[in-house]
Amino acid sequence: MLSALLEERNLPPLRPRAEMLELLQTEIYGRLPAAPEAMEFTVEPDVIWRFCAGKAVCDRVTARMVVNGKPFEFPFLATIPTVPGPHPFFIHINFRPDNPDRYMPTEELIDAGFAVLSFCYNDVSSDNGDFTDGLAGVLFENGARGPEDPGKIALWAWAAHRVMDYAETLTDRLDCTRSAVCGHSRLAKTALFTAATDTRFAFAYSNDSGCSGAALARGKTGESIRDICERFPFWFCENYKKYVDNEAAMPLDHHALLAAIAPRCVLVGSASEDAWADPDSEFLCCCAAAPAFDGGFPCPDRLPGDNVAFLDGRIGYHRRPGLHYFSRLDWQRLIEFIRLHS
Ligand code: GTR
Repeated sequence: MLSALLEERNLPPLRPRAEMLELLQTEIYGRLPAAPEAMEFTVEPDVIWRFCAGKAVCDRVTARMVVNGKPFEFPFLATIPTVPGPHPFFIHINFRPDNPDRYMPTEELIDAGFAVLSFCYNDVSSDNGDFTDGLAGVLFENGARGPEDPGKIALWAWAAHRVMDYAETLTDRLDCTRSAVCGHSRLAKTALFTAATDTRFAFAYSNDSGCSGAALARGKTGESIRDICERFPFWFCENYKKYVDNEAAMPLDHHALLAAIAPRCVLVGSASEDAWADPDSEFLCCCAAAPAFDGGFPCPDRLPGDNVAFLDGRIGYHRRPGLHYFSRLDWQRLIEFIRLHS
């Protein structure tokens, strides 16, 4: 039954990873900027030593760098268990700088044995069509973009790579072989692109990423490329507009985004009432990407119910009841997935 549903989508075949990365950049997200010419990290002196009842230390870090010959900096938080490591960790791309945050239950993550490094996407580049501020401002002359220049998702992903650069300097406290990048909604699209373009991430988690994230574009219900390009064209490269009402012309579909993460692990999360994201198109995307992952995607041969978790394969999928939100159950299943595959 699933194979019949997939056939209806008429998907282009998966390609070698290098080709998929090229198309993901030139057709959807834009080219990832080069790594900084120089960079240093400063742990600010206002460290919170007794965070989460003393179970963690929270460092406020500033990444200062030279990009395109110009200075750029952004802050992030590193909340790391006090007990000796190295610890598995999340790089959480968040909507707010708060810690904890409604999308980030820090104490529960610490209790589960994880560190969490988090940053607010607005501190990297604003979530709008202005390409003159933040990271965009140092990359583009007068804010003008060419057809393959990065959209905001690629800029936020680039910042997540910088946070990983920092994690790599803390080998006694953080275990990069158990690193996961995660985010919700537009920042789940970002998390997938982050891991697709940087093999240092062992895991990626997409929470309710939907259109232009983990959902197939072909045959998708709810939000379409037209909808997203009308409201958020700046998330993508200019080329992406070619596919408004023209999904069939795309030389790839979003199973390529998931497959570009293989052979590393990726978990896709949906919410049953998130029709705008289209949970079934996210699930079918996992099915279509599965051949790229060792062992494929173990799931029954039918569309899932409202509360399911298929965590046994290196590509996993879960769906929980309820609305568009990064909830506790999403985190719990992500932790279970990482434990199963570490
Ligand atoms: C919606 C958008 C989605 C999703 C979401 C979000 O309005 O259309 O693609 O990313 O925003 O990021 O909250």
